[in-house]
Amino acid sequence: SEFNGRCFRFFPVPMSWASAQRNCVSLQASLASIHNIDEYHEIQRLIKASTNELVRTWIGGSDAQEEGTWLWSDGSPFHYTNWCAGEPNNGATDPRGVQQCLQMNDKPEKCWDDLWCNFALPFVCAKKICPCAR
Ligand SMILES: [Ca+2]
Repeated sequence: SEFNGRCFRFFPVPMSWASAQRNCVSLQASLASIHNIDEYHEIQRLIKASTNELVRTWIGGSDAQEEGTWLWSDGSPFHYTNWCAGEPNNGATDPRGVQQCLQMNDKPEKCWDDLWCNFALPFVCAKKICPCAR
């Protein structure tokens, strides 16, 4: 779907955050960054159109470079957030280790959570639409 000058595509195949990002890059795209509630709702609409529900999905946020410093994998500024209450919690004391990748549609509120990056989730890629290529 085209929205705000970008093209978004939902991939229902679950994989790790890094594999998802690599797949997006292979399409000259990146895992989706989200900059306002309208973009969030548009991506939710896309997911619901494909799966009939708001499944948990990887988007491009991670704090793997520096704990607590959230970045988008497409390099855009990280301003808008939709964290669930108590998140990001970095996994708290869970023995499975730290949580450094951003899943959306978590909990009944369909909000954001940091999760273990090796979890397998479907994902959304986003690509800038270049006017010169149209
Ligand atoms: Ca978490």
